[in-house]
Amino acid sequence: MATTTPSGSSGAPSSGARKLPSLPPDTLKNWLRQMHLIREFEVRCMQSYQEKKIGGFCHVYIGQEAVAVGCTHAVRHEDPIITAYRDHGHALARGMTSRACMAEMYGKVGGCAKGKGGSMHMFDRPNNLYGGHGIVGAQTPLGTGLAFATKYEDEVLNGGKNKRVTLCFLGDGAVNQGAFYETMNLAGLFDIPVIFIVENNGYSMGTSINRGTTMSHDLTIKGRAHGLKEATMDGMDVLAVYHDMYELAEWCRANSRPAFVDMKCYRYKGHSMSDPRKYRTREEEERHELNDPIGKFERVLLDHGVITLEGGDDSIKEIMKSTREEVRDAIQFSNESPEPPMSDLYTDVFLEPWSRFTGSSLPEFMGGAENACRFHSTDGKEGLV
Ligand SMILES: Cc1ncc(C[n+]2csc(CCOP(=O)(O)OP(=O)(O)O)c2C)c(N)n1
Ligand SMILES: [Mg+2]
Repeated sequence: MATTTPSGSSGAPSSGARKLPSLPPDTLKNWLRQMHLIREFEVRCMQSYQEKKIGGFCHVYIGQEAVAVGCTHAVRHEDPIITAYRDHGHALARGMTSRACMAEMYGKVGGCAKGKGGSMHMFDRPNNLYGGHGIVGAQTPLGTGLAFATKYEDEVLNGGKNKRVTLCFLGDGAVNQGAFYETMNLAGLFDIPVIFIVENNGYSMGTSINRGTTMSHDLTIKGRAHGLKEATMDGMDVLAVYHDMYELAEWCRANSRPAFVDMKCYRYKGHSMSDPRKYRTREEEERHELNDPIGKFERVLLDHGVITLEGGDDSIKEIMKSTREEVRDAIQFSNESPEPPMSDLYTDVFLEPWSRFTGSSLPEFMGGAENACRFHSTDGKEGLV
């Protein structure tokens, strides 16, 4: 975790740093704050998990903060975003409140999905975030569908005035899912403006990419095979991510074409909370921690006089203090937020209410049997649908 002493910077100017002057100081400070917020949020999630306040699965994003922050700010707010289960960082970067995100982790009513989705299902319709998906690769056809919908809406219904691009994040493990290849094929065929951002952290659970994936030294060839525009980016450098993604997204927007990004990054913690990380060495982890995206960004901002170490609102110390307070408040909110009532168990499942032909969503123990649709099975006995 970054401290008030910027750490992890190699001292070499990042590719993104060269373009720093074009960005307003408040924007840069906001990005740094968001990265600190995500890290603090994740550290407190790990603690809450150990305290059994959070149940189920929990995959933290520590080490990958530059990807969510850089990509999100490279596109417009109305551009849809969809991702996999390691989704807290994307949600916070997109503008979900820490309260809504943490309460969802806690399974409480105050959460973004009323506590019924949990860690892997951060949804935020007003902020155009469409999940949070637990099935590896499942979000890729969905993301392409979202992009198709924006294209249809724009070109057919609105006369081509509002071109949007969809950011579809996936892990390096998801690259090997069959659905992803079908999806890339259709996106290439139909000129769909979707960008597949492969957060290549080198591991799919305990399997290193070299063991599980062909052409692991250059994943972009997989996109190229389907005619997608390709790019490789440094996901440990928020400025590089922002600039490279901005350029790519504007190209996809203007040309209505899909793209594939091999986003090189590293996850500092285990796959999930129950991972002892026996498949890699501590030396390897420490080597990557020296390249910490937060420490590196702090170094650039200090060098350019955008922030100070301590003293005043623009100091690293103050930014970290305010993010700690924000997450503390989110935890208090989550502790106090009620559990979802049993009566909500079957709500928010389908858009349309169940009809005569699909039966009743209310099971018998909840008093729904009276309204249930009756049918006759082949053996002539009456039953409930
Ligand atoms: C279809 C499917 N197969 C297997 C799993 C079990 N599983 C959960 S996460 C995961 C690894 C995915 O790794 P990656 O895509 O690289 O994402 P990362 O965890 O590195 O962010 C696997 C195999 C699953 N959820 N869905
Ligand atoms: Mg991975």
